[in-house]
Amino acid sequence: MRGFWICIIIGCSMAISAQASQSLQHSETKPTGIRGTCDKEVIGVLNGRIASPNFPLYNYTLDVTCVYEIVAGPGQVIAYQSLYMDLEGRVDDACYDHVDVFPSGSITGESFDRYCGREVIYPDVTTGSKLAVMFVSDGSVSAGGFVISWWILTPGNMRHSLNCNFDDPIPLCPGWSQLTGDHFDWTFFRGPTPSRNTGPTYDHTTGGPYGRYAYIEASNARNRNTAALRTPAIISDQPYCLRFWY
Ligand SMILES: [Ca+2]
Ligand SMILES: [Ca+2]
Repeated sequence: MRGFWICIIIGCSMAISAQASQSLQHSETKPTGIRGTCDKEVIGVLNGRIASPNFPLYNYTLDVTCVYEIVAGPGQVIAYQSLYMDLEGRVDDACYDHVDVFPSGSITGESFDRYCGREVIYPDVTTGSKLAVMFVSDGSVSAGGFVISWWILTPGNMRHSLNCNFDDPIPLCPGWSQLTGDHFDWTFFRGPTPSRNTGPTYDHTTGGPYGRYAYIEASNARNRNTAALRTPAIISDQPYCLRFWY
């Protein structure tokens, strides 16, 4: 079954980032003003950066395992993205040096995302109030290192917004929700959809892999199944429009 994809802009204008994310961008050059460490624990701070040992003066240390843990308060989540990445590259699909990001906040958790070489960590968010990052280098070949920016968000306090482009660390904008009485959920994704010959190959908003789009994976759905997103209440005298790209 063929999936289809969708991008929504309400208000007939460019969708605006609704989550006041930091205006930091990943760069090919080393950011200034940050000194790297091996291991770091941060509690009760609203934002910060972590960087590999020896950053920015020297290449990272060989044969190290460094753990970085950020702890937010109850009801909060932690957004993160890379500002700089220069690790030993991927060889035959293997990373000899790597940054592992654990959105569950636990390095014993099974679910993590692994990055090496110059791979970008796009904006994303933890599942709970902790973020854990582990950096591992092997005994040969070092490089410039990494810098990850993080900042704490309190979803319950965020202003609801109709404009949603799914590109913020929390893909579903404040006030939006997945309906629970339907058959399956919408998915938020970057890059080409996993199922072949379907779905977009990139995000419409950004024209590349940086942004996300929302789509429904219909491969396992049945006729008359529904997947619904609920927007915040629309209270306005102005006309609104809903725009799809597919
Ligand atoms: Ca290495
Ligand atoms: Ca988008």
